Amino acid sequence: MARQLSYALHAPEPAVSRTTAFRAELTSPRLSFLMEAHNGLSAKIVEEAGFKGIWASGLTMSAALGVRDSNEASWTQVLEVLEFMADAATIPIMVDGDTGYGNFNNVRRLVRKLCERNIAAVSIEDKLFPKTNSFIGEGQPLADVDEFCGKIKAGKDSQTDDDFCVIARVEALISGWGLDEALRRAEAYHAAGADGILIHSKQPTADEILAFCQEWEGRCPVVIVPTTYYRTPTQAFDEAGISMVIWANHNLRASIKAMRETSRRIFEEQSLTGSEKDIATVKDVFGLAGNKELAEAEARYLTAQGRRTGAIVIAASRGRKLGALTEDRPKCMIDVRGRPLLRRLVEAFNETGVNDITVVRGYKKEAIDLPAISTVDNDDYDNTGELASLACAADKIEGETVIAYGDTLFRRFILDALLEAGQKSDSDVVLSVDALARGRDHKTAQRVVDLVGAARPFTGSYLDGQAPIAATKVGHELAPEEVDGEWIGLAWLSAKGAKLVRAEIEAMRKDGSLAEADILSLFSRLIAAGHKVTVSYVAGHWLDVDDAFDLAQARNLI
Ligand code: SPV
Ligand code: MG
Repeated sequence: MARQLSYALHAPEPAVSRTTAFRAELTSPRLSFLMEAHNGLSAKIVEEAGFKGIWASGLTMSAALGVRDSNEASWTQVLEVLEFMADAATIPIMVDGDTGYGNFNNVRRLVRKLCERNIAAVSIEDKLFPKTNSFIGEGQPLADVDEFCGKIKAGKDSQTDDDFCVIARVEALISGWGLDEALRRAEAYHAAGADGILIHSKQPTADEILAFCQEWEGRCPVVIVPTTYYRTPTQAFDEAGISMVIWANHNLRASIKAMRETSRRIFEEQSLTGSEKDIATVKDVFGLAGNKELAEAEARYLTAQGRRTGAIVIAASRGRKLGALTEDRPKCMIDVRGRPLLRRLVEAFNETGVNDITVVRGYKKEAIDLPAISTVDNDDYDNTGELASLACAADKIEGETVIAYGDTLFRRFILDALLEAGQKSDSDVVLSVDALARGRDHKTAQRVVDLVGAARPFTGSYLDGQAPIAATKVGHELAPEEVDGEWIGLAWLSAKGAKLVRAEIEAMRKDGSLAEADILSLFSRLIAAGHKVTVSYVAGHWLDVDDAFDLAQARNLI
């Protein structure tokens, strides 16, 4: 099961420090696994998969930077990569420290810096600087044993965290010196203070590794990298008393194959269609990047003006009463003095700083072709109501959100007043309500009217709007004396209100009432559940376009 992680600017520090957690894994009697990562993203993916530790591979960090595994990336460049990885994940990281980037003195500085960057362990190998990858060539020269022991001691003496681990990597088997030399070196490094021995091999079978383990008899923890002897069952490592297995380069190799295939395909097909289903969604990218946490932080820290406010515009219906005018387009795309209604609505939003606009399309959806909006579709628009359309955009109801009908026109100050009313109050939902409809009898209306009753009527006083006014009742059939105004099809949701609306939509989906419901029944349920639904009064200066008369009015309004 992939773990769901919520990343802050830095992933939150776990209760047990990473060094302590790593040491516990290294010294526990059970086999532990480190999975390769080479940047912040892959570190997150390793943690998400459930691994308890990360191998920051020299080979793959270099390759991801586009350079060779020959110390071409400087040690401080590696440190930069490690910092991103440690910020991105919460699990311990063991870094491949190559030969220590120089002599004992370089190792001292390296270890101090790794401790500062919250890295749990380093492995250093007994070869010469600049190193060459163990799988390249034969008989690579090895470091002098005493000199290498000095590096280990220098590393151990420099750590600023008691649980930081220095792992000594023995390359004697790789270089063809055989088991005795490997054991002699391992013994010396252990005596110099290494917390574990990484015994490396490039054989296709684990024979020499298992022979080493047999002779070693668990004098200190053993770490292996079974890249070439991958066929050996993991259980054999466990039985040999090995402490830790490193899956050393498999995320990088997997991504090379995927990226190569995707690039080739898009190049050849000059289209994205074929690849889309085989690649992660952009939403997945945002999820891994932790955008949700940022939206929550914005709600906490940004001033109202700086906060992102999204908008959902419900524009799925045809508008039958407009006859031939809506034959080839939905009513939101009807021209009103040179610009479609919806375009005017989008402009009003943009001018007020609401730029993240999602339009729910349905009837003649291809006619909604405005720039700078995103769209979702209610393809069942003919058999479903407004709320079902809103539900199609449920994913976008996140953080502060304005909901609007796509056929509404209003003066800019109405939207300004709504946003201000929301951002200055602790309301979950604020409805723009036209007080001129006060006392209206729905039976005399020619159309369905969204009626609203409130705790106080509109007074027009200078002080009106200073304190939030609760909406107490909404519906199409309120008694005239209950009516304080008409909802104009514009509502503001706080971040909490957005969550409540999503939850209510889900509840209505479950109880079967979603498909036919209108938006008002959503507000009605929120009021009934005791949530803070309030009104922002306006007095005219808006209209919704239902028929030819409305359209004529709309042309006059502009
Ligand atoms: C690495 O992953 O960089 C290693 C392991 O050092 S190996 O490539 O096998 O040398
Ligand atoms: Mg390496």
